[in-house]
Amino acid sequence: MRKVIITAALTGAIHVPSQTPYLPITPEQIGLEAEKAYQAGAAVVHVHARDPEGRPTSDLATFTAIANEIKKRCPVVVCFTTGGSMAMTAAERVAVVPALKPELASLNTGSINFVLAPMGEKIKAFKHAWEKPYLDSSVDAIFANTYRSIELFAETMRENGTRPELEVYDVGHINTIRYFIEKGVLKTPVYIQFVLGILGGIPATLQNLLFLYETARVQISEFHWSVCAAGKSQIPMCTGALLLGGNVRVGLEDSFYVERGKFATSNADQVKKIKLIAEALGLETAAPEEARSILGLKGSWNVGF
Ligand code: KMH
Ligand code: ZN
Repeated sequence: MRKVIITAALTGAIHVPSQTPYLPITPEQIGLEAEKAYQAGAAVVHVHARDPEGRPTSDLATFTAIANEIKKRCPVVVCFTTGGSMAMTAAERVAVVPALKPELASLNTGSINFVLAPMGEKIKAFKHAWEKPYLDSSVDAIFANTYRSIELFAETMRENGTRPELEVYDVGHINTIRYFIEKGVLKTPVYIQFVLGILGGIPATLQNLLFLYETARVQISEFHWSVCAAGKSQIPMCTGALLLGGNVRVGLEDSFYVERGKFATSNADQVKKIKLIAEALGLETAAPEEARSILGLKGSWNVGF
C-alpha cells in the first residue's frame, strides 16, 4: 500500500510579507511552522530563508538558525532550496548544500521567466520598501538554471549526500533530466517535483499534469514524483496527483489560501486539507521515516546541523 508524502513549503521567496500576515519570516517562526505542519501530517518541509524584513536571503547563518529551530522541534525531512530567488547568484543559491549537508535540496532543471509582478498590483500598502521593486524586477529577470549550473548543483549534492528534488516547470525540463541521467550526473530513481501554474511556466491544468507525467514515464525509466501548484490551483492539482499515484506539496510558498478567499493561518491548514482529501481517497500519508525510506534519504543523523 503506497503512502503519500506530504511536503510543506513553509515560506518560499515568491510571496512578500504584505500579501499575508501568516507568512513565517524569522527562524523561530519557520521552526514553529515546520512543527505545526509535521503535526498536521507533513513528512517533508521545503525551506527558504528570509532576513528580518522578510526579504529572501542566502545567508548561511540564517539557514543554520532555521535548520536548528526545525530539528529541535520535529523529525521532518528538511529540503533546502537551491532556487533561492532571482536576486541571488548560482553560487549563493547552492552554498547551503555543503554548509548544512541536508537530506534533500531542490534542483531546478531549467531556466524560465518567473514573473511575480502582477501580484504586486493587488497590494494596496507595502510594509517594506524592498517589496514592490522585488516583485516588479521579475519582469526583467530570468530564473537562470543553465546546464552548467544544473551539473554543478547536482555534483555538489552528490558530494554531500544530498538527494536532489528536481523542480520541473515545463515539459522541456524533462528532456534535461533525461540528458543528465544518460550523462551519469543524475541517478535513477530520480525525484521530480512538477511545478504548475507559475507565470512563465506550464499552466496548472489536469491535462498538463497528465502530459508532464506521461512524458516523464516515456523519457525516464524510474522516478518518484510530487506535484505543487500556485495559488488556487494548489489543492486541485495536488488532488490530481493523488489520483495518479503521486505525492503532494502544499504550503505558503505556493499559495496563501486554504479555500477561496480564506487565508491559510498556517502551512498546517493546507497540510490538513490535502491529508483529508488523501484519506477520503483511501490513501495513507507517510511519516518522515517512511518518506526517507521511499526516497532513499541518508537520515537525519547524517546532516550538517
Ligand atoms: N523562488 C523561486 C524563484 C526552489 O525553491 O528551488 C524558486 C523556487 C524553487 O522557489
Ligand atoms: Zn522554493
